[in-house]
Amino acid sequence: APTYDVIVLGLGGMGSAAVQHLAERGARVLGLERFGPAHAHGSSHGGSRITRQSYFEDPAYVPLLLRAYELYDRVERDSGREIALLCGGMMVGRPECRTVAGAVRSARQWGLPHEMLDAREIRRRFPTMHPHDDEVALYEARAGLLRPETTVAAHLQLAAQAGAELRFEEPVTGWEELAGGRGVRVHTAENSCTAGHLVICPGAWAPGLLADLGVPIRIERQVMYWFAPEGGTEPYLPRRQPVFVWEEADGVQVYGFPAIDGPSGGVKVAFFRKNGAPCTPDTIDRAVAPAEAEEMAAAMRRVTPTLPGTFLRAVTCMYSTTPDEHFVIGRHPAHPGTTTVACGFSGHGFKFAPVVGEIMADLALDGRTAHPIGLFDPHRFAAAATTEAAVG
Ligand code: PYC
Repeated sequence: APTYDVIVLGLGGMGSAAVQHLAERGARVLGLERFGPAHAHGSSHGGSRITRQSYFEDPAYVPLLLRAYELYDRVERDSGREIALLCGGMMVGRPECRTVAGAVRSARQWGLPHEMLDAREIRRRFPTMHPHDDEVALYEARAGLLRPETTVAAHLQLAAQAGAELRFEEPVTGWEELAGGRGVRVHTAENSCTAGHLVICPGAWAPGLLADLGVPIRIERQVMYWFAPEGGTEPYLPRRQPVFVWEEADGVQVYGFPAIDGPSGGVKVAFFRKNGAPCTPDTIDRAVAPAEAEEMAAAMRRVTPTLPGTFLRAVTCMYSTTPDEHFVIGRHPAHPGTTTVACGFSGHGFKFAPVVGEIMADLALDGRTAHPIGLFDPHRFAAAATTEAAVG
């Protein structure tokens, strides 16, 4: 019989949640990670991630967000760690832009508490922010930020407490199905081990680990920037400054956080766009050029004029972007009896980590989930390619 019920490959945001949920349900689970716990080489680092409920991307995400909020509360309580800071959040732009109109659509469809602010009210409540007269905001008091490294550490702590075996610095070199579809064998540099089921949460390693998935995932380089605001961080402290995603007239989105790292830690901002340089985890250029920081400063100067102040530092990370920017969650199309995948989070996945972990445990142990994951079907790209081929 296989040694484990389930092996989880990748212990970043999603994989760490998966090992936690699997272990808490009593499965014999092994988690394998190529780096150390809560590392900074993938897509779950940088000190903060936005969380929000009036989801402009699609209302179909909202029930998953509501569950993620419950699970984050539980992870905080059970681990004794502070993960979320619900300092409020704003989706800003012209009323008809995707960021605002999409957020309004989700808020109305799901009856989510929110306020609409016109430009004058934005300036009055949040003096750091300088909208044009024709810009508005959807304000959500329950939006805010999550600490990604603490989240991963908390998931791993709870997984270990529930009996999961976790191995770090052990990259997976390959895996195959056992004869008769009885499970999988996973190879690492030092070992090989077997399990009844494999859960793959590869992050930016998706193209290498999931070559036969049939999903065109593009790995892109992204940069997070920290600036010291002109005049000091006081107006940017969390009780005064919300998180925000701000869409400009040309469709470019910038986003930012309050100052959560004390007076010298600065304020984190970034572009939220899906045109980063194509890369792999091995080839990504980790250096950030002065011209990139200047481009960021110029974009911020328009919306929060005191923010560019002084450039402090920048850190790279990676998005794993799908063609429709929706996630990929489900049984592996080529190995449906033995393997479940969660990937392609397209730069907006972290806030879902605990509910993705719950879904992974559902799919691996029960073969189905009650959560609405139709939007994330791994088969959708193959179906699109077949239709295109038939039409073309
Ligand atoms: O998921 O809210 C988000 C987000 C904003 C910028 C990048 N991701």
